Amino acid sequence: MSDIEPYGPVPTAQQLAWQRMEINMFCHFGPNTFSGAEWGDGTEAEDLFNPHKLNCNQWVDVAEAAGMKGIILTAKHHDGFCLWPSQQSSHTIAQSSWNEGNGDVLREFTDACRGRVKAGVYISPWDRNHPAYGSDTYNDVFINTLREVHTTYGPFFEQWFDGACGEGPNGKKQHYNWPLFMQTMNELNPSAILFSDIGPGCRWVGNEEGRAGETCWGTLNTEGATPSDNKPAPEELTTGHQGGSQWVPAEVDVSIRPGWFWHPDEHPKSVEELMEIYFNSVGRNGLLLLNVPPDTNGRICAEDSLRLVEFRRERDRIFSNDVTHGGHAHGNHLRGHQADNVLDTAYHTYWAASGANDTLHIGMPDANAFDIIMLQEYIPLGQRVASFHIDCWQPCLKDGAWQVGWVTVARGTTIGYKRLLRIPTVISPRLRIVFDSTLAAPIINRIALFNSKAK
Ligand code: FUL
Repeated sequence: MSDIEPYGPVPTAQQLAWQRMEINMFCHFGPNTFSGAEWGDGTEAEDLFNPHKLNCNQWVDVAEAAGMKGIILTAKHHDGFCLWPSQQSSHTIAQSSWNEGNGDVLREFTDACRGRVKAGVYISPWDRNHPAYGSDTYNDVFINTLREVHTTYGPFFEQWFDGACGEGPNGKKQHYNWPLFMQTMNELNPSAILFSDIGPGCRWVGNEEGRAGETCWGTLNTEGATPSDNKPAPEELTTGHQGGSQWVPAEVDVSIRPGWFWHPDEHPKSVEELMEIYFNSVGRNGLLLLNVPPDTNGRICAEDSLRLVEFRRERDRIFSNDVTHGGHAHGNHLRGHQADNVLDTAYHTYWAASGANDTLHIGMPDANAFDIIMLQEYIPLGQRVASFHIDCWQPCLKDGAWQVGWVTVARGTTIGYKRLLRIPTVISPRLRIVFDSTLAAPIINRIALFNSKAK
């Protein structure tokens, strides 16, 4: 417990642990992997699903090597095919000839994750196979499916509720009983992060391009909204709501490939594209959920796993050398939470400004080159900063004469859990962070400077 009053809604312990995972893996896997479709219509023969070299340990090896902390598997996508022998459906791996109908991907997946990465599950409410879809009975089927999965294979760290909703065989659109879905989850696993368009655990970021807003609040107004058909506009999900009533941080889901499922003619994004996504997601107060789909063998192919290792290496290269090392910070502070705390790597130590517009100064032993600024607000006490700018002490031309003074090198709006700003290279021994607009006195737990051009 902190001796500082939190401001507004704050993350639960689970939401904080979730946000600190930073990058997780999404695995879209099912009949579409074999048919080439993205949205199977549910008529696919069960025998189509035949991952003859399935190895979920290999997925975990790849995720670990890539620095990912969790994996979410599509146990049931819109085609309704269940990757476990479900009692709630007749369209499952038990009806396929794979492993003579005795296979269980969800079991292999959760066994492989145990003790290594956290396991999460995607179960699509939209079901294009189930005969009851489009009627009230289907809501009970879906509840029973949740019950079955979470009691047999849990605990899962995250339950992913896709908002997609189509028509059933009777031509009727399903009315999902969202309150009952969420209530059932709270009963089955109160610690699970519940993803939906509007949370409550985390929200959809409003696009599938790998981009949170430059302004990105962890807070959202969810009163009167429901996932699927009555959610805030996508742009609002991208930015969140300043002063929003609930803590519902953004999850940035995007695929390493053009499609969500593996297709033979598609290839992974380049390291440059992945870095861009990283800066635009983790670097904008979001969690990156990067989809890496297993192939028809039931493994992550070499091309994708190599790309992920290169992506990891690039992040390690850039972020391993904080040039503030050996420096000092100062600024007016509240009760022992002094400015120097922003320079250490301990998560729970922070600078608590004494006033809403206090400036934070950083001095380094040498004039260092840097082109990336990392800022972190201590979100357990709420998200407070609405806009700021950063000045560096450096030579500048004033009234036709060279002198040394403060030059603004970056401007930003929100910070939140983490904000990464890329700027043209600066060489300076001093900088200051000026908070232009805040909802309450800033609380900052980390500032670091990096040089992306360093070898
Ligand atoms: C969407 C789905 O329709 C896509 O197939 C994919 O699963 C994506 C993550 O969510 O709503």
